[in-house]
Order: sequence, then C-alpha cells, then structure tokens
Amino acid sequence: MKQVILSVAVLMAMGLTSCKNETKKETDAMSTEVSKDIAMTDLSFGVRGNCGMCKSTIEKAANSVDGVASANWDVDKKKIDVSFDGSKTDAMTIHKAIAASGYDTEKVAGSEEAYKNLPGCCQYDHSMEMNQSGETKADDHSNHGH
Ligand SMILES: [Cu+2]
Repeated sequence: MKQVILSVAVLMAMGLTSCKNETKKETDAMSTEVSKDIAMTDLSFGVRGNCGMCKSTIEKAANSVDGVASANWDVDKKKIDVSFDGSKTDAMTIHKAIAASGYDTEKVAGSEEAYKNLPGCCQYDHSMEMNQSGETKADDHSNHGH
C-alpha cells in the first residue's frame, strides 16, 4: 500500500516538474524580447548658438528625430547631450536635423536659409568656438557689437 502511494506521489511530482519546465520556457522568451528595447546611446557634440531661444530650437530639432529620447543643449558650453535608440537612428541623422534648423554642429554646417530666418539675437557668430569649458564668459562680450 505504501509503495502505491509513493509511486503516485512520484508521478505527480514528475507531472509538476514538466509543467514548470513549460512555463519557464515561456517566460524566458518574453524576457529576451523586453531586453531588446533598452539600448540607449549617449552622445555629446558641439553646436553653435547664443541664447535660450537657440536652446529650444536646437533641442526641438534633435527631438524631432525618431528614436531620440532626450536632448539638452548647454548655452555656456555650446554643446549638446543627446540620448537616442541606436536601432532607430544614428549620430549623423541628428547632426543633419540640427543643421537643417540653422545651427552649425561639429560635423555639419547649418543651413544658410534657416539661419537667415532666425531671430536677430540668435544669428550666432560662425567662428564661435564649440565645446567650450563654460568659464569664458568674458569672451562673449567681445563679439557683442553694441
Ligand atoms: Cu538665440
């Protein structure tokens, strides 16, 4: 009698194990799919510009690229930090989008047409240094032309 109960228990245990194996396979497949989505690339490069209005134009241009998660341009450093999905876009596409809005980047010269249409205060100096340390405020005044 004891042996019968034991073998039933063994069979049930085996049944349970095989069930567990099946469910495990399913969750494994699901977790691989999820991990594909999280692969952000961080990039920073120089972009010329003057003020807060430049900042919003530059960031809007970068954010308009499909796959860009965030963009932050530093007015003192003349530099942008971008986070994007490398499977959807690449660095050159972001450079071109910013250049199309009228702003020079390290790699692509800004569109002259768009530059002419920028507000007067935003028509930055094309010889402006990019990737500044952010500590050379005194230099900004020499370009002012009051
Ligand atoms: Cu501006």
